[in-house]
Amino acid sequence: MVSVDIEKDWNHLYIDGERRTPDRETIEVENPATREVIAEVPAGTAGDVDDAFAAAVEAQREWRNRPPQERAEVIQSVLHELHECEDEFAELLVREAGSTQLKAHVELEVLASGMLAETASFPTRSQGTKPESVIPGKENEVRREPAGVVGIISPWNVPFHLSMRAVAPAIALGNAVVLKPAEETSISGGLAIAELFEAAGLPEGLLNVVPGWGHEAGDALASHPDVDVVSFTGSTAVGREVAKNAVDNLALPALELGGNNAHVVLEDADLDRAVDAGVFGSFMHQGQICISINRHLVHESLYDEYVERMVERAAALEVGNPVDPEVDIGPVIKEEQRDKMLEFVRESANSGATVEIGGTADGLFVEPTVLSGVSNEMPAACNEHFGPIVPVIPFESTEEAIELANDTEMGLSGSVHGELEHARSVAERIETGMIHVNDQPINDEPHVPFGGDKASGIGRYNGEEIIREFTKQKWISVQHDEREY
Ligand code: TXE
Repeated sequence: MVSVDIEKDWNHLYIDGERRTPDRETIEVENPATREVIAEVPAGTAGDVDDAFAAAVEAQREWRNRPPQERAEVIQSVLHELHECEDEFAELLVREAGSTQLKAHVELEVLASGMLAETASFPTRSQGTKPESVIPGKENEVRREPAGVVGIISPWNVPFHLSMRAVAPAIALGNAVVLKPAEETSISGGLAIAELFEAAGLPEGLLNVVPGWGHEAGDALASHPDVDVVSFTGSTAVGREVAKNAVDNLALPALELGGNNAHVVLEDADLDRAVDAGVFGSFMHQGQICISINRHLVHESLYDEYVERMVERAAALEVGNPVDPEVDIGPVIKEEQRDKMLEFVRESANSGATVEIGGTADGLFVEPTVLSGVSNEMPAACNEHFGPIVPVIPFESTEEAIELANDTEMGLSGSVHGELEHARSVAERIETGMIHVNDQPINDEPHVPFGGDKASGIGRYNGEEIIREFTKQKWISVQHDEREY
């Protein structure tokens, strides 16, 4: 059985099926709840990234021609291996990423397992078309072929799933992978994934994991001449750089970046439902999910009561080390993130917002925070705060709510509460890749396109869309008759 025990020695790169421990600077992996160093991983260099690509290019030549059923079986085995070590994996996510037990189980059982089950069908799905030819005697076939080598750079917030949702489809579709996980979560987002694929019988060289710093290993990956698709999840600023580097090499960028998701509560909303959704959508994983609620837009007739209820609910949340299953709010991932979100709160208060509750932190534990009297241009509202923070903005009319929701460069997700027809018509006018009526914005289904518009990204994950991203089309035609030229 696979072991993903955090206590194991993780000080290696995983290249060409080997655990290599070259003489490298190491990156300390810290448990954000206790601030203990729990592991060390190598800081991979540009040379390590070269080695990983050499192995990937070589291995992909053979893998692309393997029977589809064989590729499907590897994905099914990964799912099986994951089920076998699920409790240990959940513990890894709790200790390395500061996940609550709920979030760890959702990440493993709902997100990653659902995605793997869907992905296992990719190799055997019909992926070609036969468009009728306009030329007599000619037969057309358009086939989908693997893109080649997919380079993947992933973040620390949902580290396992956000790596896996790119790794598994890439492998299933006949590609090889070079993966650079986030430096904070190199194990759950990288090295532990290699353990699962190795146990599932994936041939050597098809999955290579190079932990390392973004500006070094990440930059080398995105700029590599052998990369065919660069799949990046992270900040918009880094995403722009990564896309430029990829395009310089004529590789395709697939980007899922930040959000500034609005939770819109119309005057005809069911307040109980809107508050429940607002609490879940803001506080799940300390607000560190790209599709978390960033702003609550609430009709003025419901505003005071909404704020009051959010304060009550925030006060009742249990904050602490998420090894305790009763804990609702664990630590945020790092000081930089904590300082940034608290600064947004402070600056918003300086511009006239009221801190109803919270606004402080003990170590990396940020108190659930509710801000009232917020306007759209205040720092906690116009930036992605990525924290357990609820800025509540009032509006007078439906038109104003739509204008406020769209007044951001981001376009990822959102939610609208109200009478069905009313809420649906608002949802249609919100400029995001995803929008949920009478729900909260944290939704992901393995067969439904997931991704953002505007500065929130390029491309979509899941189902048919990820098949499109990770394959290229090839037109083969056959002329059966003698042709006149
Ligand atoms: O992200 P970075 P950070 C947003 C969120 C958060 C902010 C900053 O708003 O507050 O981003 O987080 C790699 N070339 N999201 O600083 O730096 C890096 O090593 C190539 C939203 O942690 O973008 C890591 O693997 N790669 C988001 C990955 O990029 C580079 C999830 C993400 O790190 C690189 C995380 C470079 N020059 C943050 N520099 C979401 N969409 O879910 C860094 N990296």
